[in-house]
Amino acid sequence: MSNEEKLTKVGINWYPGHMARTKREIKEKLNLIDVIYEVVDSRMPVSSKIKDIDNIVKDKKKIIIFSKYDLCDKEETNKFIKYYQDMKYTVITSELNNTNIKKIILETNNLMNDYFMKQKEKGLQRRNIRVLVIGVPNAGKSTLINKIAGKAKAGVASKPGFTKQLNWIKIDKNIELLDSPGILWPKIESQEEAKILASLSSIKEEVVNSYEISNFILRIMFKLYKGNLKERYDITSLSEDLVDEYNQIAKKRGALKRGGLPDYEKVSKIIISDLQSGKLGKITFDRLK
Ligand SMILES: Nc1nc2c(ncn2[C@@H]2O[C@H](COP(=O)(O)OP(=O)(O)OP(=O)(O)O)[C@@H](O)[C@H]2O)c(=O)[nH]1
Ligand SMILES: [Mg+2]
Repeated sequence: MSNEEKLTKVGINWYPGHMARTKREIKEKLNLIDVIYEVVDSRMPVSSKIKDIDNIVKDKKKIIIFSKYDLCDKEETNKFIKYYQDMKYTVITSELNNTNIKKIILETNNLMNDYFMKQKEKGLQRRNIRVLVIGVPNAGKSTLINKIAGKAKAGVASKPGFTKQLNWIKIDKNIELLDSPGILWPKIESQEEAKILASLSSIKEEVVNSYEISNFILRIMFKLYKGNLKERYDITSLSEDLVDEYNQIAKKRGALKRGGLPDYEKVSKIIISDLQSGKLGKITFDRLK
């Protein structure tokens, strides 16, 4: 099986197996939920988006959280933010050390205002708003939950759910957040998207070939962020097979085997980790069409 085929298989294989179960679990939880926080990775707002989300969450209110905003190319990512805002979605950015939790809470209340007004007209008591965080693997769901929960400094309450105990964290006087997120797999629509996801670590390394990812990173960086590639690796052009470039990075970074031969496996790992840790600069791989 070629690497190309392996990547295609990721999209096809993962989807039915894991997805069928998690989708079912999320559907069960959904009956208890009023608002969804959908987390997307700011570096790939489309590739990390669950395309069929609205079929899954149906009529739930939604806030889109752009996570890892500190790692992205803001100029490009802001185009996506505007795109979603124009579609009347509430969008909030989140960084490792800077998440506007107050705004998240305010917007959550705003989304439910009309509903509670109607309830009041019917003479019904106001109840707590219940929130679920969802997103693809590695999107930053747990980080967000921890931040919101930490900020709220609230205890954890357990309530019987459908099939198991669900833990609700009180994040505001009338908002409760489910402490376990819904993990979904995005429907992969192209090879390019699969590779973007893989390079930014939403597809586990065991499933895809690491050279396929590091080669892709060099190529897309050369296409979109040439300057960063020059700055980090002193690379100003790319050869067809990328061997020269691997040799150069090996030398520059001391990724050598005994006897001084380049250690290509190590170079591949260096490229992937440099990208993911932001050492190749602030990047956004998706482009608004
Ligand atoms: N720089 C930066 N890193 C982040 C941010 N949010 C999350 N991360 C990092 O991204 C990685 C994944 O974050 P998690 O919160 O575990 O993601 P998750 O969606 O819960 O992942 P799964 O549980 O595997 O589905 C971790 O290494 C986080 O530290 C952010 O806003 N900025
Ligand atoms: Mg998690």
